[in-house]
Amino acid sequence: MKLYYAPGACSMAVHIALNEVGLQYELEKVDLATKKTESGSNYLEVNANGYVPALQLDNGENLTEVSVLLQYIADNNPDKKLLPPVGDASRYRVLEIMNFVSAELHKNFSPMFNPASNDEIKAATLELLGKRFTYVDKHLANRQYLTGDQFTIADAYLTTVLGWTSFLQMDLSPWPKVASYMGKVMSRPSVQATLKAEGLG
Ligand SMILES: N[C@@H](CCC(=O)N[C@@H](CS)C(=O)NCC(=O)O)C(=O)O
Repeated sequence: MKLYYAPGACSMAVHIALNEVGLQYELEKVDLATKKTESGSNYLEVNANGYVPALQLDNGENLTEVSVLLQYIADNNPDKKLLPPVGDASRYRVLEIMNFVSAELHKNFSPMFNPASNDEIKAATLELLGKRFTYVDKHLANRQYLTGDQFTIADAYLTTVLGWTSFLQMDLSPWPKVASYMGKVMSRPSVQATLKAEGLG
């Protein structure tokens, strides 16, 4: 398998999941501005949408979309318990919170990285993100990870999104559970290995 990624981007969630399961994989960095990969190929031929991540499977097919890649990795490595199997009702709790991370956190960060966003847009974005973090903070009040004692693919995704709060120098003190969760997940060997491989550790 080969993961197409950009350092620190949402592709990091997939990178963390690959390290959690301990699979062999290759990495290929993508320049999101030029849409060229580090080996010189045209990334638009891998993902016509031009965004990372994409995962080249062992049969040569490319699969895209963070949440789908995370499910692919988890379902193909069930012993790692990154996602409960079909038939286990708790699977939908992991998918529920993972969808929240994708739609309500990941995508609501986008204006913070858009050079076209003015201060007013950024202030409104931070206000909305604050509401979402308040939800996560309450959610984590009685849980070690997003759905209990087990680190899942939803946690791999949230870990990645929380990394952006450091990059943006966001103060997490209004959300102490989120802050302590972040300290815990960032110290996981899979996360440390990912940061190092992406040149961020
Ligand atoms: N719906 C996509 C969104 C992926 C996405 O937002 N990727 C960002 C990095 S976090 C990106 O590559 N942006 C550059 C671009 O869209 O040109 C997914 O879930 O994989």
